Parts: sequence; structure tokens; C-alpha cells
Amino acid sequence: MNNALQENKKYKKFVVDSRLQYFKPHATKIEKTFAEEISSTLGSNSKSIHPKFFYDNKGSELFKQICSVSEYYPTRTEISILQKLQTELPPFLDEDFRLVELGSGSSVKTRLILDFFTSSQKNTEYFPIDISEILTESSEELLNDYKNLTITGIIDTYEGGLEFLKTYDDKKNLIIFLGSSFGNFSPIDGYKFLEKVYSTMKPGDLFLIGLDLVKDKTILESAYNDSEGITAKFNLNVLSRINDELDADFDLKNFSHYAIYNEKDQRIEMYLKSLADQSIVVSKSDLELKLQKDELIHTEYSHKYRLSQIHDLLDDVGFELKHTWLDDKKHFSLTLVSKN
Ligand code: AVJ
Repeated sequence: MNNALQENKKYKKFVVDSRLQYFKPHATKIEKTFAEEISSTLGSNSKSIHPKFFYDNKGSELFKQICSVSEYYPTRTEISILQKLQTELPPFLDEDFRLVELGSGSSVKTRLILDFFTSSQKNTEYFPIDISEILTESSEELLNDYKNLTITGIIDTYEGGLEFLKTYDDKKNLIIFLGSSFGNFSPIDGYKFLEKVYSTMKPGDLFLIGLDLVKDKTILESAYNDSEGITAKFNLNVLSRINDELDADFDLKNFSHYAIYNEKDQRIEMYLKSLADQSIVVSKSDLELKLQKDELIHTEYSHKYRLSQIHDLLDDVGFELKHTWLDDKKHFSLTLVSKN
């Protein structure tokens, strides 16, 4: 057993069985509550709701549905690239790597990587880092399907989990961050995040990042305005969540989904548009929100990158570029970098 780990006093260890354990911080850090965050972001002049709040049970289910609508190309494109990596990533790895994932992800993608890890290693270690405890559920199936797999979940923010990993042991890590989740960050926050990743990596560790690429505006806008209206439901669902959890009285009929591509800033911008002059009470945030007809509540940015920007960004942080994989249409990218 690993001593460094048990000595990490900030985390409590839960052993489920010999192949599954997880770590959770004792005290949740002094983070703002949902109510407080909504109070400040909806109470300000430019109203917004952070996209991390999309993912309650209903929202996570809707996001899964988005991933399979025909207009939403990122998921299936990234999967097609990961299929190529089955033979093209192993040359960059040796026996000793463990797989670390930021977000416990869709297990379809994780599995594509676990396939070749488990077939070339005697024992494979998988460390998902996720703020939600969902990883304890999805783990069972993985353990059933891969007999030489052990899972150590870290239930914390990405930054917290990476910090934890830094003092864990000397085993090499392949850290993966898929799905263009990075696109939610503003360029400045994204840069800071990558610096954090870099600072927690050991020499020899690898980082694989999936990023959506700049492309034709109509393809981008269709992906966030699917004809089945699933993205609209996903966006509006955050208001239901606020109703349920913060005792608010949003009437969803008085809002519409609005998503456009901002070419200058290279990002999809998602909003909830108020369809009338209205006033909403959010009891637990101690807030009375006044909205005018056509006023927008910002809910998400999804930044798109050019290959040269991805390379410059990673290079600026200090990473060494190993390889970038693309699909045939150059819609999506996976880039592997190392810390030397
Ligand atoms: C999970 C942030 C990568 O930006 O494409 C999908 C979320 N929002 N449709 C994205 C999302 C609307 C997604 N990310």
C-alpha cells in the first residue's frame, strides 16, 4: 500500500474492494454555494449562470443525448480519432503509465484508451478525477469488463485532484482531458488551468487534450441549435434546477434558447433569452431578478481553436509537443504533449 497517500491528511480514503477505492477531501473547501454563486452572477449587471450548473441528473442525461444528435459532431468525431489512437498512442507509452482522466467522462471514450492499456499492461491503474460521485457508479462496469484494472477515484475539483496526484507516487501519468471541455474556459482561465496541470506533472508525464477546431459558422451554429431541440432543453434545464434547488419561480415558457458563433472571439455563445418583461424570485439566493423582453442571460462559452493556437498555447505553458491527431474533415483535434 502506498504511504504517501495515506499520509495525505486532507483526504479520506474509502476502500470499496480490492480493485476500487476512492479519495474525498475531509472538508469541502471554502467554495461558494450554488445559492451564493447564483446570487452574485444573476444579481449583477451582465447576468450569467456558470455552465458547471448544467450538470444535475437531468442535465447530464440531456448532455448525453446532445452527444448523439446528428448536428453535434464533436463527440463522434473525437471517438473516431480515439480509434486511430489505439495503435498510434502506444508507441509514446511504456508499461509504467497509469491513466488519469479529468472528468469521469463518457465511458465510451475512456474504454477506447483502456482497451490498449489493459491489453499491454499486466495491471492497469485508472484514476478518474471528478467533483461528482458519479464515478463510483460507472466504475463497476469497467471493473467487470477489464479484469486487470484497478480504479482509484478522486472526488474533487480537477485542480485539487491533480495536486493530490502530485505527491502520490513516482508512477508515470497519462492525463487525458477530452471532449473539448477546455473550451468552456476563457483564454486567460484556460492558460492558468494549463499552467496548473503542467505544475502538477512530473518529468515524463504526458497530457492528451481534445479540442474542437474553428470551422464553418453554419456547422458550428447547427451543432448548438440541433433540430430536435435537445440543446435548447439542456440550456433551459438550468432554470428548472434553480427552481428546484433554490426555490425560484422561473417560468420556462418565458425563455428561449439562443446560441450564436462569435467569429472574432472564436466561440459559441449560449444564452437564455427573456421573452417578456418579467420578474423572478430566487428565494435561497435572496434575489429578485428583473428581466426585460429580449434580455439575455449568458450560460456558456465554447471556444474553438486553430491548430497553430493550440500549439502556441501548449508551447507557451512549457509543454513539449509530441503529436496532434485530426479527423479527415479537420473538425476536431487530439494533442499529446509531455513535460520534460
Ligand atoms: C461539454 C463544454 C464540451 O461546449 O460543446 C454542448 C457543452 N453545450 N452543447 C460543448 C455543450 C451545448 C460542450 N462541452
